[in-house]
Amino acid sequence: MKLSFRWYGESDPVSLEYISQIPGMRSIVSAVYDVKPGEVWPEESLAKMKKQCEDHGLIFDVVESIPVSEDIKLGKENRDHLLDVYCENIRRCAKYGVKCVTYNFMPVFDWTRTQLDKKAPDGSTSLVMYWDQMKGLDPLKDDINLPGWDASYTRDEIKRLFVAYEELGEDGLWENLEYFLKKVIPVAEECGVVMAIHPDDPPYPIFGLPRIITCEKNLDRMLAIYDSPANSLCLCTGSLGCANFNNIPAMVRKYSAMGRIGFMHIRNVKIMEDGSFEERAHLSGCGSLDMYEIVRALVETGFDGYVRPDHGRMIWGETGKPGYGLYDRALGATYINGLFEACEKALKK
Ligand code: DNO
Repeated sequence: MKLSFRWYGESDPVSLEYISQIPGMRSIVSAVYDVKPGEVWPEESLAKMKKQCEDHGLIFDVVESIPVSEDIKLGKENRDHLLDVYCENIRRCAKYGVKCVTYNFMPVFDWTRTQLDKKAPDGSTSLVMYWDQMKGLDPLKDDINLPGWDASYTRDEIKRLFVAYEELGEDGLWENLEYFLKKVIPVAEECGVVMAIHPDDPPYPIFGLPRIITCEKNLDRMLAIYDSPANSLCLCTGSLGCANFNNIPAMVRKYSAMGRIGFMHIRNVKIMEDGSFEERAHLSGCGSLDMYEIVRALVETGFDGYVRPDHGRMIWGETGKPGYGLYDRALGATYINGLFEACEKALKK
């Protein structure tokens, strides 16, 4: 496996120097953040990112994400133009050494949480989603402003998008995903890039918005649309794993054996009785997921893709981007290293 760490560029309070000091750290996961979705990424930005990483002994070879415009997901008339831009961005990333590009196909919003700094008894804080805080909210009536949601939408824009997705429904979203894949994957194949789709987080509809990258049946369907290693998964254990219907070690084993996991996001969640969930420390004992079984599944199937510790808690007084501080993600990285070493050695015996 190739150990990687997400870095938000120069504005990230976590420095490349600190990241490079984490044992075994190899790759940087980043993106061009100052360009709107639907626009071409300047080559200078990619060249600069590559150089900055190399100056710290790191490789910039994973992009997270090239965002997919709503008009592509909605199948609007201008989607061909937007898809040309998308493909051009893949080519440009490849030119500067990128081997894996993460994206998602979630309508309107990426992940959904109700609080980003829930305090645990030990004083650490983490992201949580509690159903009692979600219930009763209606995006068409209320001014919903959940933490982490894109604040650049006006209330009217959000309403229009909700209505458009309601009309589109799951079937329409599948059709538009198919259209996207059939344009984009051949380009990725040509330039040696693996496209890794991130699952919906959480993996079920939110406020009636359709969500399709959610469970084994749907992952099978997505991979079958374009049967190529360039059409792969970013298997996020925490996103798929906050629903009891997903058996994460079994899914990891299956898709890794098929050679269809490009990128692993490894983190732990605790599922509560009512289906709410809390992000927890990476250790198996701290949440609902068995991290040892997940890593064993990867090792026994010969996984050689990218892995990153995912969201960490805020600990030791650190402040910064929720989920993306240095300390707890670094602890996660060393734990992941330990699990891989143990599983690899056990396999050789
Ligand atoms: C959360 C991340 C996601 C992911 C996107 C990929 O912290 O894992 O935001 O980057 O869904 O497009």
